[in-house]
Amino acid sequence: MKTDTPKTILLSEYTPPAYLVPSIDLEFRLDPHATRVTAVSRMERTADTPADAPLVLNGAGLKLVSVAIDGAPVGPDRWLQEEERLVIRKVPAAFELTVVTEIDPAGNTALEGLYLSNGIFCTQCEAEGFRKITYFPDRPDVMARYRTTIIGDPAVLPVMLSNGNPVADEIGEDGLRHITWEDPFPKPSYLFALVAGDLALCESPFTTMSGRDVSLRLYVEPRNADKCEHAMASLKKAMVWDEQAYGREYDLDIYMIVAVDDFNMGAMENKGLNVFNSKYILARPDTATDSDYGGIEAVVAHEYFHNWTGNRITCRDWFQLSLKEGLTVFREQQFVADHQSAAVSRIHDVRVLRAAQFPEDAGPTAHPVRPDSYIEISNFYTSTVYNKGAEVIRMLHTLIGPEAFARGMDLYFERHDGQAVTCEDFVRAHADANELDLGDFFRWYVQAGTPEVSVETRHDPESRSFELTFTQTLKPTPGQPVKKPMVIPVRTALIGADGAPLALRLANEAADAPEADQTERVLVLEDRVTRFTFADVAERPVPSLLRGFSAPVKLETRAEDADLAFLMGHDDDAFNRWEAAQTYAIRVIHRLIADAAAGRPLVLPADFRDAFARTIGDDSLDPALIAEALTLPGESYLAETMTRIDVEGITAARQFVRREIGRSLEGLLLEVFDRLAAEDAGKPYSFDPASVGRRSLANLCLAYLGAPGGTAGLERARRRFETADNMTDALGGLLVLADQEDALSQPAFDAFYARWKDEPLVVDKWFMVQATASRANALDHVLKLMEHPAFSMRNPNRVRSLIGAFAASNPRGFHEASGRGYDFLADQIITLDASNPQIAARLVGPFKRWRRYDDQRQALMRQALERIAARQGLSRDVYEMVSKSLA
Ligand code: B3K
Ligand code: ZN
Repeated sequence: MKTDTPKTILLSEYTPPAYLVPSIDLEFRLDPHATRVTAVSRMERTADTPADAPLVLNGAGLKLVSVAIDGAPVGPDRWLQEEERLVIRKVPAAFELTVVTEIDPAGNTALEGLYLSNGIFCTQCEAEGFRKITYFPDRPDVMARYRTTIIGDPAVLPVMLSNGNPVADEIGEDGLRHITWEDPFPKPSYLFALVAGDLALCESPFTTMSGRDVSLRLYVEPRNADKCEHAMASLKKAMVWDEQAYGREYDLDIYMIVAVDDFNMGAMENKGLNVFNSKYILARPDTATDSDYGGIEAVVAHEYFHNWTGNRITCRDWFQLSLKEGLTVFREQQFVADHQSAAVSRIHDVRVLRAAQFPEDAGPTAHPVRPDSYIEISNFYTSTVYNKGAEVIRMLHTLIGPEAFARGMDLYFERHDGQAVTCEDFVRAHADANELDLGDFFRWYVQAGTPEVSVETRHDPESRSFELTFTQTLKPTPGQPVKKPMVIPVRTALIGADGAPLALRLANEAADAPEADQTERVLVLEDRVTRFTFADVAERPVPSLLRGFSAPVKLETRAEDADLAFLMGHDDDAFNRWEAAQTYAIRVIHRLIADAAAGRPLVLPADFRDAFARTIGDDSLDPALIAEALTLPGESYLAETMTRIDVEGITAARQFVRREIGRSLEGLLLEVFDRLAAEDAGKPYSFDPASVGRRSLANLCLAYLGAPGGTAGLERARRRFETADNMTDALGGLLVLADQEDALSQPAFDAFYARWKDEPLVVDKWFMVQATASRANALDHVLKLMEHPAFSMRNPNRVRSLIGAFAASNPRGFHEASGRGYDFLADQIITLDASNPQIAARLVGPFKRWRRYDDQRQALMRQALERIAARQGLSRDVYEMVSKSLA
């Protein structure tokens, strides 16, 4: 906790470390309330450091027991203990530093450093948690070899793990077990990990491409031993894929993953010893949904991929976070696309980007992919750094092509293995490997905001030419009033009237130019206005632009409704078929909002309904894609498409479309649902793209059929809820029941809880479905659930599933005109800030868009933010989010 105004850290003030630490020996004498940590570090002054430079170590919340240099105790006259630092004067050029500290894992509710989760000791050190364990230069450009001894009672802590390999294991004279682990790879302190507790082991062998045997080990609480299979299979797939796609092999003899229930985020890639939120490991068909299975596959792979992109090559400083995160998300996306339906996975990437990153880029905490300042680095694990960072890598891949990208990656791995580097180093590897100038492309790392691209088309039948004129603008963001144009790859096709894409010859190209017969090309926008003229275009084509979402921009299309319906049915780029459906749906919803505001009666346009019906009935399409195309745009993205967010208007229009489709296409929806349900009846659950697609389309049909006000789907929803043998379908049924009046929904909630009360991850779903149900008294339900014995402010998953889900995904409840929802959230942020600042700061998110609402809501949200800001002793985390939101 800080009381004075927290300091801003600037990239421009980066200086290399004064002392390096080639190796460190750690000893942990574990005790829930008083764990003693002895750290023996070899320290070496760097050549550029003056001899009188003090040794500055980071440390927070530590009880300092003793300090010694080369074995001789150092008294307080030579050191200065500040709030978050220990400064030691007059140190030799090279020496051994021994620091003894005492920490309280059981009292550590912030879940950073060493803490206890259900009796399991575990660590979370990224970004700056190691300083909560011992005094150390806790920065990623200090890379050390770690040797870790853990001392504990084997009866209570039968499993004791750290990074690397065990090198000694004995019962000491004290009757305790002393186990020593050694990690041969130098690493930054944020990758250190320790775990100790009563854990069940699920083990499986793996042979790497060069023939080395690796033992894969999953540790879970014993009651979860039956939920490890999918995570283990995912890990093996990831290992094989990284060998094949990037030539990257695993480098230790053991790969360990531990699943714990109390974890601030998804997972952590500590070298050789990942620690995971159990949500991203545990799965059984009856407890986990398809989306959980997908999440596990993606996150297990993501953390594994970090072994090369993050661990072997790490970040010089935390401003470079996207160096490892953007790149690893991109690799994860490629992996998922190769294992699940590629188009569906791309649609998911874009949905996430639009729902989370676009609003961030347009709001008060907008920052570049490579930020240049921060108050609390934990606040910068953002969708911009992760998801937009991944889009930047994807654009590089698109611009230079897969072969050049592979050469660039090879050079990056070869040149920087074992180093802590910058985003410039990454881009330079690609430029050097391919003799390219990527200087302008680098603007994607430094300029914040989502470029807006508008396009004008002109067809001249006489000269048979077709012109595309693109104009890009990038609005100011905090601290960046003026921007330069971005390099934007626009993957393009022109679809002819017969539905076939045309050959794309640019007017200035010879007819026999190698590119001239391609039907898809990447047009690169480098200036504010860029024009492309195509030759031999007899009839006006329908352009299919930004295929596969080739750049993270907002494309303003002037296409007619009929063109969108045409693309929905004919575009040979599956992503753009989906995009056409989304654009069309957004348009229809906007018109309905305007109609409602003007008091006009609401009517679902027949053309839209017909396009919808054609898609649903198209047997040639993958059911997964049909489901994506027919899923209405989410409320968060719809809000993003409005200058002034009309809360009631969005909800009402979306509900109207849902109900009208359910009503007018009832027969078709019932037919599709019954057919899919019959196809799956009696088959054991399988997580393969085809089965996932069928379930998702069936559940979508059910959602339309069961929209409040309709009744056709209710009976089927109830039956599905009661009889499904897998969580995806059971939840599909429950979600429909949840939106009905209490007399119908409550018995379902009660039955669900009675069945699943001993499965925390399922209880999270129970909270979340209730928190997001769109009913009149949503907040009262949430307030009641806060009192439920299963609710706890100490468990981040629980907080996210009730408070987080309500605030972010129940606009009707959260934005209740009285402002009660805002008061509720402010209260929870204030309470939580005292125990877990990282989670508290995340909850500020829904307030960030406050300036985009109507005057009354603006005033109420602002008041709530000001009430938080006025609190004494706010954490840096919450202070930064709140003060930037109000600025
Ligand atoms: N690197 C971690 C995130 C750590 C967040 C620290 N506040 C997980 C990941 O991105 O793989
Ligand atoms: Zn990551």
